[in-house]
Amino acid sequence: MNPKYKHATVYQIYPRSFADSDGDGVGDIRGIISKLDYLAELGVDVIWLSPVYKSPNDDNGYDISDYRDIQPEFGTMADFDELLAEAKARGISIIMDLVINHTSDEHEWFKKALAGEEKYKNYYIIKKGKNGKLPNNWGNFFADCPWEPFGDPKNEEYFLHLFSKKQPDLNWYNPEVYREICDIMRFWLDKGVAGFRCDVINVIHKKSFEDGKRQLVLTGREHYLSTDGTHRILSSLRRDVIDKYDAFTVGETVMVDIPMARDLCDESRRELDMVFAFEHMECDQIAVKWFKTKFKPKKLMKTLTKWQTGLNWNTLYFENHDQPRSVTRFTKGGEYRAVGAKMLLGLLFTLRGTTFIYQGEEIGMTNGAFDSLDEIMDIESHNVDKMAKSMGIINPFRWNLIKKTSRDNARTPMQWTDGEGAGFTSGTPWLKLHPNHKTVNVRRDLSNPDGVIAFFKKVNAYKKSSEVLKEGSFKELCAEGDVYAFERELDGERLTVVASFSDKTRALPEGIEGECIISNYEGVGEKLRPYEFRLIKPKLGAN
Ligand code: TEU
Repeated sequence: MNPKYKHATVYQIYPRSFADSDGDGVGDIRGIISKLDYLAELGVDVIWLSPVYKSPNDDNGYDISDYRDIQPEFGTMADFDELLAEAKARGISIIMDLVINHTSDEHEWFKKALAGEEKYKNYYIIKKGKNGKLPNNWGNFFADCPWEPFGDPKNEEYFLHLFSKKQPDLNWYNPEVYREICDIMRFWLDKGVAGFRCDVINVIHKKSFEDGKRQLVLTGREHYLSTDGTHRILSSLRRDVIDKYDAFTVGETVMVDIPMARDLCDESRRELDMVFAFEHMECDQIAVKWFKTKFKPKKLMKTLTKWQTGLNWNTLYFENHDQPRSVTRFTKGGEYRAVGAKMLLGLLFTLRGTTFIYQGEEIGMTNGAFDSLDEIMDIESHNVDKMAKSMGIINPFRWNLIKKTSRDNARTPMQWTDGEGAGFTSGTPWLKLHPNHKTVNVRRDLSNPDGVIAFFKKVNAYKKSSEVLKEGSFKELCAEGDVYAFERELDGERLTVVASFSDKTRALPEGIEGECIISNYEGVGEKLRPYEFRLIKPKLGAN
């Protein structure tokens, strides 16, 4: 693992929704530049920038039509270079989103493939149909069919797209594809980016195109999840590119289990520095992410413990641009919104691993306030609606499902002020602003010495100063009911963390005593107050 980034505080920016400098309602690079002082003040070390490359925007930039150019609505390459330099001047590195499972169908490679150039046809996965049917029975991540006719339908050829039909999957059997992607990575690393967050990186290589075992979702996944081929590609990319720049990589690894995660970031295999696992994000769903159920704290706590003890180094995250907001999912919100947001942040800075924060999490932003599907832009949500409709699910139910799970919940514009446009834009925002920006916004939170940001800064600074939090071991002390407690220990020095997921008062787990160093409440009571978080220095000899 690259030690330079192991203890970094990483902040994810979803450029479309972060800050709009020119009033077109869409966030942009100059907007990000204007907020760098704020990020430096938070104690952010690394920015993970969601895609800013040229894109027709079918999936908000995750469909790239030119890997070496900037999306015009985000600005220019000169703006990007300035962002990099200005960030660097504040001691902040930038990692890019590397989307290499697929390109846009508007990428010149795909256009040339469609025009019949064999060389480029071989960049994608194009297969003949089987007896008038699709090439196989696989599923698709966006509730769609993963095969789309390629060119003239009478040829009965189809291209594979595990995501939207405007995101054709690349053919990683082709060494030309490997060379092209290496060059693209070098292009950005030469500019001075610190590394990459690698989008759906554990599905890039498909080991066969046979029919898959029938599953509720993603039939066929056994043919492409963390294959040997993917391992080989990752170690080659590391050797040929990443290591030459002392860069850093974090893989987004869907449906990954602990053994797979261990292999993907095993030091001796030299593939990725770390991975994003998803299991803890599944603690409020039934079978698939679109069916949410009541949040069970115990399931979350047990899953956190399982990964803390099963994998040597974790990424710590509760939010990103694909997940509903954590304060809405894991707390009752309302009067407990701020205290709950602090408790969740407390965990993100005291569990063992690298902390990743998503924009707005530092003020406890909530799920969007959408009234109907018309207000939702996310392609996934629209596909889910179509699928549910075809299954005969009637509308109030369909909307109820989407309202809770839509990725747009995390994509509402960043709430900077209580003014019109929330300080995000002077124009009309591309996605509905949450009306609670009147009270939940950066300016107001910053002016409050007990604000969520103040807590964020405190716990972030503490982690940076504490070898125990950075390197210490993890031991679960309690994961009963809705109270989580664990110990971090290094060379005999210990810290204890207690976090309540309850909106009621709870007893402190037995045997936990000592000096409370950080808490999300005034003073220390005998019992835990709703969503209370405590970082405790145990009494010598206790525990
Ligand atoms: O996401 C991959 C992924 O599997 C999910 O998190 C995804 O959001 C979807 O909900 C699956 O059901 C990554 C990106 O983070 C996401 O924004 C992109 O849409 C996707 O890859 C395709 O590039």
